[in-house]
Amino acid sequence: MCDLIHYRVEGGLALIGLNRAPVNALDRSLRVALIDACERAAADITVGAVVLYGAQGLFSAGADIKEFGTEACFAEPNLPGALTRLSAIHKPLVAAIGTLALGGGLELALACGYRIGAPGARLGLSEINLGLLPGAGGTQRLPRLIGAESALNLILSGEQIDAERARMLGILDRIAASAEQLLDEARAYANELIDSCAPARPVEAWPKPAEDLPDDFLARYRVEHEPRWKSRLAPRLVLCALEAACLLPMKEGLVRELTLFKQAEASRQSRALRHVFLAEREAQRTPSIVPADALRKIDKVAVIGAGTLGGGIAMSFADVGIPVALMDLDGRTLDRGLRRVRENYQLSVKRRKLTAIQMQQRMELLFGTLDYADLFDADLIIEAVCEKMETKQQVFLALEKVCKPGAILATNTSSLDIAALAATISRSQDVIGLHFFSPANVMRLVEIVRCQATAPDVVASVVDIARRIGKLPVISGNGAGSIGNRMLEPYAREAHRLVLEGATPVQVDAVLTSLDLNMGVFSMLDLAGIDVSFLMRDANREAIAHDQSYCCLSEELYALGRYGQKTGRGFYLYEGRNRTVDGEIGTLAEQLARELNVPRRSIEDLEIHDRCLFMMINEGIQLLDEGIAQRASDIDLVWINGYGFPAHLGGPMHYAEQLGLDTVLSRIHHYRHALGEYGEMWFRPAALLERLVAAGKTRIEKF
Ligand code: 3H9
Repeated sequence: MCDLIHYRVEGGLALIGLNRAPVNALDRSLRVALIDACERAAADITVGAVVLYGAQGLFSAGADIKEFGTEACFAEPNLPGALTRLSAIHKPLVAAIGTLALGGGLELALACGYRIGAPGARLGLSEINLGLLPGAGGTQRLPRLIGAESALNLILSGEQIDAERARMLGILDRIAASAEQLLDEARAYANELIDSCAPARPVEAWPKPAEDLPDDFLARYRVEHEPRWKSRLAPRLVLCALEAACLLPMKEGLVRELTLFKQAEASRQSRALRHVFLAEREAQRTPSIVPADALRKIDKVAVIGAGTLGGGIAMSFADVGIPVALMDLDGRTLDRGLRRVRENYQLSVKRRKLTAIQMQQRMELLFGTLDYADLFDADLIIEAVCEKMETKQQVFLALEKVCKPGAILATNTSSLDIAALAATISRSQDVIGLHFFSPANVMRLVEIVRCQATAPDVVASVVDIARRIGKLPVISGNGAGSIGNRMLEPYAREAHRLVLEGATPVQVDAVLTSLDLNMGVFSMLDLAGIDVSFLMRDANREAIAHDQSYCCLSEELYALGRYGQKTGRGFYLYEGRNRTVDGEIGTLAEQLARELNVPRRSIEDLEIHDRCLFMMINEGIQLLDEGIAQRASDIDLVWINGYGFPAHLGGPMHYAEQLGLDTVLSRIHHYRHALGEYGEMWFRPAALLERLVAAGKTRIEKF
């Protein structure tokens, strides 16, 4: 037997261990080895039952994602076929699930007649996160086992459930006393089955799940949930597969499932989501700058600035048990900040996401202070004060005096030059950018901005702590706006200019949300605060002084005190979170256009799409060329996780590749000519984009 499978027969049982590191992904080689082993056990008359387990504890993370889009994915024996062969074996098969059974891994367990799990096991059908549906029997076997509604919820959420919930649902028959005892208890279970002459019990033999469901169940489910799916294909295909499970015999249902799976697998959306999956893993691969044992110890954290962002950052640390001081020079702001944190936790308790005890534990880790001197023993200090260079410099000067040697001094700036800030003090090697997104306790993205002077162990330690608090760290070089906000600039600039030229904020936002972006530019600016973007622009005045029309509509709103949602008026009118159109914006835009001699006309949706997105994409390519971004896929992660770009479009760089780099370049050229002086001024293709297109490249990469 090959290394991929551990095979032994002991006391009438065949023990088959899957052994393909790191996650037992079921690629063709493992499928061949698995089927051989199971059919060998089936043919062995000394074997009464089979136990399948993960040789390293983890059962299986499913089909091999790297096989998708290649012939190997459906090469014989393909996963659905292999599992059908397994379920035809006439001896009891027991799946012993260690840490994890996901996707095809859980489908493998479902093809076995009996399942036992370790107490810490997590189970799920996570295909939906890759734009897929379970394609190896999951949509047919699971509803027969646990009912159509529960199966649908599990498949559509892609949620990983724990062993106890899996047992209650009927997925697991038993839970072992401990992970260490899993294999022994699986053996005992298999022996009981032999002793009681238990049948193989494949789900195939079970009735269709539809009997106790109302006739219109699936139709109603669709009506209720479809708006949330936006333009995603996979949830709709899941529903079709469930319909097949309810209506067709197992054999026909499996055929239908495979057809639907192939459709999903070949779709652009799934390709994009697979790209995102691999991009996230790639982003973890920071050049190994320092060995793990040389990381700076981070056991205590301090956050300066008790505003919404500072409070959210503090919560992120308290959430994972790290003590954190929240400091503000203003007593009332500090009280308000601490109160807001408590209210956030109370809400979680109310929603049953947290117990009252957990809330208490987290609050006890938070310590409010008005005094810099209290930060003397913090290992990492993050400033989150207002976006003004002088204010941040003062904070850093104060920190230099009190912080212990080796403490990391991080700034949450989203637009300022961090090297200039670091130069204010004598320990610039300890300074780094740590850009959280609001609400910081919820948003996954953290941009880590390293400067030339930043010590390598500071970068590595900050990446490590970001992972420890469950964030997705993406490294950026130092430059105004890092990756995300630098790309936001041309995106917002074009949106503003289009309104001057004759579009409306509603039209611009509608074009963007029709692509499934979470919100349009103007709703986003209203949410983030027009005063905040004003301050960011203000720090960068010189660079934009040559264009009088540059975001002048926002400047006007700022002057009128219309800061967005928080003042009830920005680009839209607000009552609470309810947004309505404000006719005054059109009048303001007309007036400004007249003053600036900007001709007004009706604007096509395509122009809005191209100008906003292609200018943003162009900036991303420029960032790659400048070395601010390490990889195109990092840029995609920033925009998906920080700016609501739809993951099923794969992020702006992937989207550009799908549209064709030559198309993007030619549209930029088109507007450069069509928009006269304005086009000449702003529509300059990134040199890297031109080089890539000239060389016939279809992927965005350093070149
Ligand atoms: C499916 O099953 C379809 C079927 O229904 C039908 C088929 C016909 N394949 O995330 P990590 C690699 S669709 C290949 O860093 P963690 C991963 O790339 C599949 N490789 O660790 C990484 O490699 P590297 C449904 C995989 O502990 C390494 O393993 N299954 C796969 O944070 C470690 O991963 C899923 O959607 C895979 N399936 O998280 C599960 N999974 O070191 C997707 C992982 O070279 N996987 N790798 O970068 C996950 O959710 C997480 O990776 C997991 C581990 C929870 C397993």
